[in-house]
Amino acid sequence: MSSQVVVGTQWGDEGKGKIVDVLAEKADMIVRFQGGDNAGHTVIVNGKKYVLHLLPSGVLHKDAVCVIGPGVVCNPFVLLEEMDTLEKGGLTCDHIVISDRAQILMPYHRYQDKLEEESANHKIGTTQKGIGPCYSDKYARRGIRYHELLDFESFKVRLKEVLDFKNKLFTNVYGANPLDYDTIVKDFEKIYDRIVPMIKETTHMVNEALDQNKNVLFEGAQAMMLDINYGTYPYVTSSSPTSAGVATGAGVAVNRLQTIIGVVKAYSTRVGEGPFVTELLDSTGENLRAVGAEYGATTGRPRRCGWLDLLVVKHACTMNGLTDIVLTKIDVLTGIDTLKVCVGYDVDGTIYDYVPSDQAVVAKAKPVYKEFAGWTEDISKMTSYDQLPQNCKDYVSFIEQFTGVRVSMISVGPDRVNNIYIH
Ligand code: 2SA
Ligand code: GDP
Ligand code: MG
Repeated sequence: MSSQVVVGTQWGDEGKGKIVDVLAEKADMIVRFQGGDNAGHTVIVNGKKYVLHLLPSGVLHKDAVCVIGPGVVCNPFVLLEEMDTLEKGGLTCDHIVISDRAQILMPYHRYQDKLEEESANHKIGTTQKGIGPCYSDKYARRGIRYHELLDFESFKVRLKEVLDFKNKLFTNVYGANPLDYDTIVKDFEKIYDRIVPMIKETTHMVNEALDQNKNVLFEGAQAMMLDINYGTYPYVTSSSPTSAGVATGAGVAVNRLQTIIGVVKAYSTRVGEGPFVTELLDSTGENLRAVGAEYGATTGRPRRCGWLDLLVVKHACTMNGLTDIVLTKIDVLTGIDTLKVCVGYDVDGTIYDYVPSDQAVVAKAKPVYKEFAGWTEDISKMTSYDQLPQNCKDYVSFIEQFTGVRVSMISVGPDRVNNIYIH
């Protein structure tokens, strides 16, 4: 059995898509276990860019089975559009399965997300893909799962029930227009024949693959600080993007997870609202955004940028039980004279060495920094650790020392081939 988990350790967009694509070369199966099309995972192969939202980032390797797991909230219309785009580019999509337990993300979920964001006093800055409303319905036991599509007549009855309830919310609470039942049914009729053959019982399939010693890769979307329980609540997404989420979201027992890889971006970014202790609202932050091309892969929103926050990364090491760190985008730091890394939070004179739970406390925190001298050499074509400038090695070593987790790979550019393997 070989299982590998890839998760984000910060606020997402660490480069998980790239890393999953690299690891997927040896995978027999790649499994998404949470989130939905809020994800934007970029893979670059020979200069060609693919941005994946629902499909696992291993989809470019046609021999691996790609599973959209039970914990995912899957918009079937977006999924098919994504498959169409790949197929137009000459790729095959016949190796994709959707768990029969996955939730169907409905047109009314997106509509509700938009209405909620527009009317909220404290906006979350969601991607407006309907993720929160779909998970809320799941936990309120009102959600519609993929196996229900298999009997289309009873699916229509369920849709009617839920839509009637939602339309009361839309009209009475938000003063908005209701959604039309017949239009939604017609839209589902159009995609029915393509979607239904992809619906499978995947939990048994994944566990059987592990029993047969196949290589199974679990792909996290979003990241630690967007975790519904341990992130910067309420400025989080509505799922568990941690290794614990694999157990519940893919149906695989915790003791079957072997290698747990946390992807750490060499600096921090965040898209959406919420506290961000190391945020740089100056030209250094603007420079990171420009050099790192820090714009939302799904929405195109500019990402907020700041120095690396090691309290956040340490939190991710503990919560996920990381066995390895993959460090990405360190090439973006080239040319900066002095680099800063946050090693503590100062809240009114009290120094925290862990991330406090209350966002009102985090909002007051001042970063305690350790400084490092930068480097000017172009590292983006380097292929071995020995070639890296000493100052860059010192930066990497400090991350290992602070977190107690080894850095086993360094990504020095966006392409599949721009990597340094350390161990
Ligand atoms: P949601 O839509 O309910 O999950 O939003 C809740 C919060 O989670 C954040 N979130 C993300 N943060 C970073 N990247 C994400 N994916 C896209 C990307 C985002 C984009 O890859 O760039 O294109 O804007 C992602 N998805 C959700 C979100 O910003 C809210 O703070
Ligand atoms: P994900 O959501 O974690 O998969 O990350 P995104 O794809 O949203 O954002 C990461 C961005 O950084 C993408 O544009 C990648 O192509 C790019 N990227 C990934 N690794 C590296 C790297 O090591 N260096 C540079 N310069 N860019 C990278
Ligand atoms: Mg992303």
